[in-house]
Amino acid sequence: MPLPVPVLPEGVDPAWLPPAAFRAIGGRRTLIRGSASLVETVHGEVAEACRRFGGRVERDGPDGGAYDLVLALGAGGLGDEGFSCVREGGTTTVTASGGRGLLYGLFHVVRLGADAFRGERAREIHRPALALRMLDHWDNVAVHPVMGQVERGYAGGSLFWDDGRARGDLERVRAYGRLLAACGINAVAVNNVNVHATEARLLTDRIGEVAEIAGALRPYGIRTHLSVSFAAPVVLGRLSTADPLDGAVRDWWAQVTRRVYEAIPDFGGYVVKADSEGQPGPFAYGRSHADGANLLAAALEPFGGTVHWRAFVYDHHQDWRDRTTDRARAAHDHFVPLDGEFAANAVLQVKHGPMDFQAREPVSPLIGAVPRTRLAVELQATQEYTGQQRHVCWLGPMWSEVLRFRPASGATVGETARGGLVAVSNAGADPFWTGHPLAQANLYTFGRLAWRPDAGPREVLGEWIALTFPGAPARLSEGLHAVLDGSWRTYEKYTAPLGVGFMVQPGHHYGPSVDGYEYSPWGTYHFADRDGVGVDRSVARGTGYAGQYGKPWSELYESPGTCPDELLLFFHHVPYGHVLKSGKTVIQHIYDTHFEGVEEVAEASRVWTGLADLVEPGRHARVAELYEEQLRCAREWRDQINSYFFRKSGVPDARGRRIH
Ligand code: BDP
Repeated sequence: MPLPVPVLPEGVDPAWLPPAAFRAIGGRRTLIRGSASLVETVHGEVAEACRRFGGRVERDGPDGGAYDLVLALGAGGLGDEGFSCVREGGTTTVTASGGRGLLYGLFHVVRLGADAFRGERAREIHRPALALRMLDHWDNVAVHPVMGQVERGYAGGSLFWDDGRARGDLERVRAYGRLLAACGINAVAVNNVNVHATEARLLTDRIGEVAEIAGALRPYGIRTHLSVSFAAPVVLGRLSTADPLDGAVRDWWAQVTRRVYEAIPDFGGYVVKADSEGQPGPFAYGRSHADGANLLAAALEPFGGTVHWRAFVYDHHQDWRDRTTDRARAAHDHFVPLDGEFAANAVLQVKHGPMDFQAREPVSPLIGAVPRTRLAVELQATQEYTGQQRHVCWLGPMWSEVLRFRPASGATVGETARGGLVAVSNAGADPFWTGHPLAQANLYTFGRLAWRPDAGPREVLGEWIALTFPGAPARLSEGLHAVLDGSWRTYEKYTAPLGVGFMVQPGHHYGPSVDGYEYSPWGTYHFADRDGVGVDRSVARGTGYAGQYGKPWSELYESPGTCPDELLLFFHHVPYGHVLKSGKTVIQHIYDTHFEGVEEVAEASRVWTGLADLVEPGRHARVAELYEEQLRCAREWRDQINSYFFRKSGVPDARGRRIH
């Protein structure tokens, strides 16, 4: 039986899978061969396209030229997720070894559109570069008094949870799985890494709710993972300890995990935030993070599960007066000594930068420094520090730079992430899935980069545009490129300068506050005074962070003369008159970029206004309204940053513009 395509509730945007995206598949004669549950999903998709656009779909008939499209489970050797695609003698044939591969092959044909059925196509083999392509939802089950239903969520409520319980109607979750499969994502963690009391119970007496969500995601090849508390044996199991080397603790995890697999046989595994921002962890027992991770890895191992152990471990009670402590150093300091000690099914999940998802950070020096550890790289689609989905900030170019970066080990970050690529999801109960309709592009781009980390981000954006706006006239796709392509750099221009980061309002992290975190224990400083600005992370004079990189990066970052401009204030404290490689002084760069950033937002907003006749009114209006807020906020950033540095430095703008 073909599995029906999920029906979206009234008013929910079909995102990059509007019915018209399947027009090229409808109206044809398609043959589907093979049996596996995901083949039924493929069948359902094609049947739906035929229902809308005409055409016929048959099962398991003979091969032959009479078909326009053949989707067949067949030859081995392509892995569970790979597929091949060829067009010969008027037939386009997709072959896969497993159901997931066939589903990805179908979506490949959808992306190709009419081109899939033109002329001849040489056989191409497609396989994901990374086996795990995962979204972490920071969704709370119960509404948290400070963080709400979704921590750092800017897209309405949770897709999974509503005020303390799992949503009853899971049709939207199925539709979410479909969207994710269409960009190659294959795993989802369904609850917040900060595990509060209600979420903790998902592991035990509330596992049935997780099983229901898993059931809704499964038809699209998505495995479900769960964030768990390291203190679960104490909190849920009433043991007196959560010590990872204690026999009773090990037994407790083994039993609980067995029950998880009884409920969810294809369960993916656990995600753990331990000894981080108040979450419990192995340090309380004098044990290492390898001991902690291996405890859970051992419980998951008999069932093929994986523990994702986050490397976001740092002291959030630092003394700002002590310039030798440096939060940026923490992950490398903690985890490099443990290289080689992690179990084979323990994955160390590392944020892409050493701090916390700022608009500009260097690549974390931990990536490439633990060759005997399986490592996953974590990105943040939700845009906590990059405009919170009120600003257009397409992160494709930033993520691509990170993935193509070559640590001293020689391999790129994308090649080093053997444990997978993870993003903090930006999707929620909003009718557009993401709070900003254009932020859908971030979700799509993440999935495609996880499949192929060396893909060109602009090309991926082109795919998103073509799928989301099928048949878009050139003026629309050019307009969308114009507002999205450079939006990350624009955002960078009007916010914290030259890699120094933060300067955001404390707590919610939206909008400027130059000194908001300057005298706080969180370790997020800029050290501006009347003479200069920036954090000295050199080995010679500073915190020594630059020395955590291998060559050539350690040498390049060590000196202000060789450090790339965009990271200068991350690595160095320099006078305002310091001349950048661009030829400008730091202070003039700050003024110029902040004026430019605002102008670029105003220009993007004008471009968007000019697209009104080509975009559905609801979507157009939402984006237009958000541009008003982005422009207001960008001006606020410009004025605060420029006047702050004008007053500190006393240096006027060389171009004589008014600074408040
Ligand atoms: C920070 C967020 C915080 C998260 C934390 C994390 O501000 O809400 O809990 O990261 O990654 O970016 O655990």
